[in-house]
Amino acid sequence: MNLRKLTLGGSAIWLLAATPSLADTGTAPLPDGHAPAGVMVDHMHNAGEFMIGYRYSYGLNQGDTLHGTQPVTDHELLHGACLPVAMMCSMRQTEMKMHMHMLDLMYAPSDWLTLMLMPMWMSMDMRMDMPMMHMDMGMGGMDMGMDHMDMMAGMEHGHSVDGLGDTIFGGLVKVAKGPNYNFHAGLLFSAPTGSVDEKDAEGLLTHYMMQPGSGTWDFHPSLTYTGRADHWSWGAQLSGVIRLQDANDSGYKLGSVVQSTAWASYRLNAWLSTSVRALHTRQGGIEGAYTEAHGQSSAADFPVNYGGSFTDAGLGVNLVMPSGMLQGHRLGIEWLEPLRDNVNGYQQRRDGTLQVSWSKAF
Ligand SMILES: [Cu+2]
Repeated sequence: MNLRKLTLGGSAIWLLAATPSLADTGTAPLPDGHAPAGVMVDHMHNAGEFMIGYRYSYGLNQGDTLHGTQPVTDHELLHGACLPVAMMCSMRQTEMKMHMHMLDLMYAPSDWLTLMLMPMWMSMDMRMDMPMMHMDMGMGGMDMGMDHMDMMAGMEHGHSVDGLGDTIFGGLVKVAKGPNYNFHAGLLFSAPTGSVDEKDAEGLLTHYMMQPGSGTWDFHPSLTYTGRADHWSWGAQLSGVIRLQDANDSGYKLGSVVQSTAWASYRLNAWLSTSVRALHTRQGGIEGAYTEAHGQSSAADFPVNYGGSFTDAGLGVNLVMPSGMLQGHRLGIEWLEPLRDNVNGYQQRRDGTLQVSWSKAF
């Protein structure tokens, strides 16, 4: 065997085995040093470190509309979902896409405190149609949506909103730390930098879910535990969003959120780990309502059709470059598959969420 072959073979072995002495810090970055991509505020930094990160999240709602956990017919949807003001809805949501782009900045002034700043950009796109049956039911004498009357039955249309979202900031505080575990608390807030008065093509305030911001100052507390042994690591997090104001400038506040998640991950080699995760989210309904002229033609126009409890299972991979020019660059990709939706009122079924996270610490 010549020297060249030996060197190549050595490189391969070196790539595939964890070799903790290679990094500047004395500990090589591990792929599972970060939680699965969809878990935020999952890690702290050592004194003096800072991190630049980018998070992307894509969520899709498609298919049936649910009432509680059960799919409903168009007839039930149109007759039930707009009852607060109208006998019937005239429009049906057929698809909703949400893209979130977030800058993830971290800086640790000391070992017990990591500061975070996370501005975000929201992009939402909804498609709606006017089910045929609506025209069959007849609208004679009803005082609703004359502007919809001249649309062809079944006609689909889309509308979208892009804009700055709320800006999350605050700190992670170390609670306990050992050689193989970390336990920290997150004390973050969000400033209402996102708009809550986006309007549709007709000049009416659009669906609540299409507003890029919450409109209120919010508190985002969290507790995160992570541990590791050998090639395994695991973690659990309890987090929430508490609205600190009774109503935003448009007259309502979003429901509070409580989220619990737990994951396990297995490190295949120095640069790759895989993860499984369970996630449960409870969100309260919207309190209050728009005080200005707003759409009233579909389920998403009414506060009663917001909030619920949602369960997901996640599958993810984390990568890190252990050396070379891209040393320390991290990439996480996770898919969250909805297991159960139990919605307040009438809401379209979730179809899945893609989470991507890139970061580099210095
Ligand atoms: Cu970080």
